Amino acid sequence: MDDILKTTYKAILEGDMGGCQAGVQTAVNQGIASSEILNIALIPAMGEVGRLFQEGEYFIPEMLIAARAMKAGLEIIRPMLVNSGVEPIGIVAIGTVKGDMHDIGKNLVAMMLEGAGFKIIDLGTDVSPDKVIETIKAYQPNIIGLSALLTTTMPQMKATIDALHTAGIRDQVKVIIGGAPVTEEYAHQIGADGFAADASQAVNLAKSLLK
Ligand code: B1M
Repeated sequence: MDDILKTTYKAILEGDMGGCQAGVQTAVNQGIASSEILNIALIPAMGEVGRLFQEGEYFIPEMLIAARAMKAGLEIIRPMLVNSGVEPIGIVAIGTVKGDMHDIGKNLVAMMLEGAGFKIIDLGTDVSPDKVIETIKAYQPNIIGLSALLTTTMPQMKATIDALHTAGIRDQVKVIIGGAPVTEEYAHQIGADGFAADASQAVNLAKSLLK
C-alpha cells in the first residue's frame, strides 16, 4: 500500500478528520486514482473499525468519529466519482431503512449512481415505508434503493416492499437492496428486483433494470 494511503487508513482509525482529509488530498495530488483511495484506504479502514468494535476495543464514540473522518475524505473525491452536467439516464430514490442510521455505504452508492448518470433523490436515513410511497407518488423514480446495515433493520426492506404492494404501486418501480448483512437470497425472499454487494455492482444492477 502507498505510504499516503497507509497514513489515510490510520487517520480514519484514529478518528482524525483533518488527517484523513489531508491524506486523501495528498493522494489525489500524487495522481492516485479515486477508486484506489476508496478501495485501499477508506473502505478497508471502516471494515477494521467494525472489527475493533466487535472485539470490544472500540466503542460507539470511536466508531462515530472514524465515520466522520471517512466521510470528510470521501467528500474530497466526490467530484471525481460523480460526473456533472450529464442528462440523467433515470431517477433513483435511495435511503437507509427505518430504524437504521448508517449512511456511509448508502451515500457511496448514491455518489456512484450519480456518477453513472442517474438523478438521485436522497431520502437520508431512518426512512419509513410511508416516506418511500410519498416519494414514488411525488417524483416517479424508476428505482428505489434501500440500504440496511443492521440485521434488526433488514425486515424494514420487506415491510417497505409489502407497503408498496398494499398501496398498489409496486409495479411502478424497481426495488434494489444492499448493505453489509443483506444477501442475494434475502432479496429473492422478500421480492426485491435486485441485490448489489457494493457500489459498483449497484450501478450495473440499476442500469440493467432500466433496460
Ligand atoms: Co454501526 N454497526 N451501529 N455504527 N457500524 C455495524 C453495521 C456493525 C456490523 C458493527 C459490528 O458490530 N461489527 C454492527 C451491526 C451488527 C448487526 O446488525 N449484525 C453495528 C451496530 C451494532 C451498531 C449499533 C446498534 C451500535 C449500538 O448502538 N450499540 C448502532 C445502531 C444505530 C442505528 O443505526 N440505529 C450503530 C451506530 C453506528 C454509528 C452511528 C456509530 C456509525 C454510523 C455512522 C454513519 O453511517 N453515519 C456506525 C458505523 C460507522 C459502523 C461500521 C463500523 C461501519 C459501517 C460503514 O460505514 N462501512 C459497521 C461495521 C462494518 O460494516 N464493518 C457497523 C463502510 C461502508 C462503505 O460500507 O455500509 O457496508 P457499507 O456499504 C457498502 C455495501 O454494503 C454496499 O455498498 C457499500 C459500498 O461498497 N451497500 C449497498 C450499502 N448500501 C447499499 C444499497 C444498495 C446496494 C449496495 O442498493 C440500494
